[in-house]
Amino acid sequence: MSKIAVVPGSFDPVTLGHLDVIRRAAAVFDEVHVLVVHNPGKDAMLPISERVGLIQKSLDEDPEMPGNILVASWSVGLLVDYCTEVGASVLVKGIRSQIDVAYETPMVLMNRSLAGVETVFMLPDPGHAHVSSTLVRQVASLGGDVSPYVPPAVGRFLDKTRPV
Ligand code: COD
Repeated sequence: MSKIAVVPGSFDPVTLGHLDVIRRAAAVFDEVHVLVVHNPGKDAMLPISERVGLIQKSLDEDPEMPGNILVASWSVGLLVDYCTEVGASVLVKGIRSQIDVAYETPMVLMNRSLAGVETVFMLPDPGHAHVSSTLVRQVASLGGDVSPYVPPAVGRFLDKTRPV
């Protein structure tokens, strides 16, 4: 039976750190679903449909990205409900530091308890370990160059929407 993994996140916007983790997950699992989920703890910059579009464009433009990845969004209930609906047994979370481990651990245990869904932690290339969507939004809003941290599709989008 094929093993489906879900890589969830706000992806507001998707960064090179996210893509690094997605690529690693796609090398390990048969099928990977990148799932855009609203995080009520964060003020969103982009609508969910825009985030989905930017992830899809970034995957399409990356020649090294495997073909076993699909992009979706979920806004009607628990993350594990999506996993049950598509037959996914594993979540993949990117870990940059001990802070991420501390943040993710209660969710790992809750998702296992709710639906028997396990979580795999993956570390990105250390060159991406300081990258977060929050900092990308901040640097972009202050006029800084975010091109080293985001895929070209996101760079173009942020340039286009930059206030003049
Ligand atoms: N390198 C590697 N990994 C990274 C990087 C990077 N540079 N940047 C981010 N990541 C990882 C994050 O650690 C996270 O694992 C993932 O990528 C997504 O990050 P973000 O910032 O886009 O998304 P978050 O952290 O806002 O997303 C949080 C979720 C929506 C995934 C979270 O809130 C969640 O799991 N919600 C589930 C709701 C639910 O069902 N709750 C009840 C049971 S727990």
